[in-house]
Amino acid sequence: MADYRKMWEDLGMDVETHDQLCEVLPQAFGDVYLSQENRPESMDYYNFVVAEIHGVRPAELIEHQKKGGKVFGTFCIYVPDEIVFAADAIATGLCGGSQFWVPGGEKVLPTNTCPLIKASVGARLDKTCPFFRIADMYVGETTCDGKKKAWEILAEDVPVHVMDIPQMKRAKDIKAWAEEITDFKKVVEEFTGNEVTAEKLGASIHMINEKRKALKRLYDLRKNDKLPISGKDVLLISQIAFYDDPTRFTQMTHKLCDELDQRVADGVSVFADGTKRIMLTGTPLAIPNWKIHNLVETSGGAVVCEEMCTGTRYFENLVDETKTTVDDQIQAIAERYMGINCACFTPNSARIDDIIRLAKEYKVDGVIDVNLKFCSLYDVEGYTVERALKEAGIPVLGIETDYVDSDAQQLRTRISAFIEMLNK
Ligand code: BJ8
Repeated sequence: MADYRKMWEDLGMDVETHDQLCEVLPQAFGDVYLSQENRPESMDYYNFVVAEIHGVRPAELIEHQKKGGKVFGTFCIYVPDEIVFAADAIATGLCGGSQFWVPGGEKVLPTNTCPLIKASVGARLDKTCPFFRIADMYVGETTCDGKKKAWEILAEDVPVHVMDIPQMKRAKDIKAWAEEITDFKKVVEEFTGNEVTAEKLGASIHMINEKRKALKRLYDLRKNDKLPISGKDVLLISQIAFYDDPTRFTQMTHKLCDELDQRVADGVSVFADGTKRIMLTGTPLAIPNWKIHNLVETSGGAVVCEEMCTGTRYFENLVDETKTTVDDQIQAIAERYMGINCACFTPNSARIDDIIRLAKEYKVDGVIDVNLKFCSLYDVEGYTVERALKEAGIPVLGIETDYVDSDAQQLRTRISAFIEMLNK
């Protein structure tokens, strides 16, 4: 990474502690990613983004702030980026995916809190992530109990706006969600000093839809029998989608897809014929959480789809672009976002339908239901998920894990045995 020390110091970061993270990340990335054979050339862009993860994009965000722009940090795919970009602000994902930040979170949160929450709080309080320092306002949501309480702690340190997400999806809930988005628009307008007009909102809806379409194109390429790209690489791209410039990300992802189209035409695959096709479902995998993909793809399997927020939930369904008033556009945004099926809703049977549909579309041989430790929402829903898969005749393995590496060997044994069973 280039030298960004001065920038990090100016952001008030604990640069010495942050150095420890900078030392381990390249090694981990090299082991998991650069060791793969026959990677598409267009992955160079994403390699670069990761290599400069705490440098290039943070510098762009700071540049935006110097021109008077604001940056909003988000933690959930229900928060509509469209509103933020329509006010000439930038939205960036903030979920922490590294064990490095967990002890910092444990200083203020119970140990039995999900690692995603602990890492996110730790990254802020320990001052060891530039994105957490740069964001002018955090946008939380009322999804799970741990997050709801974490916002209160973070709000002592940084401005936080919390969006009240309904727990059900009846017509009155969707109406309430549209009202909540309208309130969010007002907060964003006041904070940025910029009005969200129908024209600007239309443009941002289009921009984010284009990003979704690029991701859908990438995912569709994984439906081929010969897989032109590894699951690990697609996971990395999904993770980068949360904080890269949306328009650039869309362009680079289409460039990659052009290369993958050629690979498909030439019958090129990064896996040997007959490699078992695995779908992952469950809690999100925030960067740099590559553990399960790495285990699957070094144990004789290929990950072909993720029914996750770092996966299909992020890009499936578009916002209707035909609306011409802000109210109608907000209604369209509310409807699209209420189509996301997170375990924080009850009932959540549409997620079960999604899982079965995706398993068929991606021709999977088996599904691994991955739960982050202490996420009771997905843990409890795992019962319904696994029962439905068994009823559909699709083999399933349920695992629980967190960000530490100490369970990797035990997980490898279980995942290898599962893939071996699929081979019989
Ligand atoms: S839409 S999955 S991003 S809430 S933080 S619920 S893992 S205990 S992240 Fe999520 Fe939005 Fe739903 Fe997706 Fe569980 Fe942890 Fe809570 Fe989590």
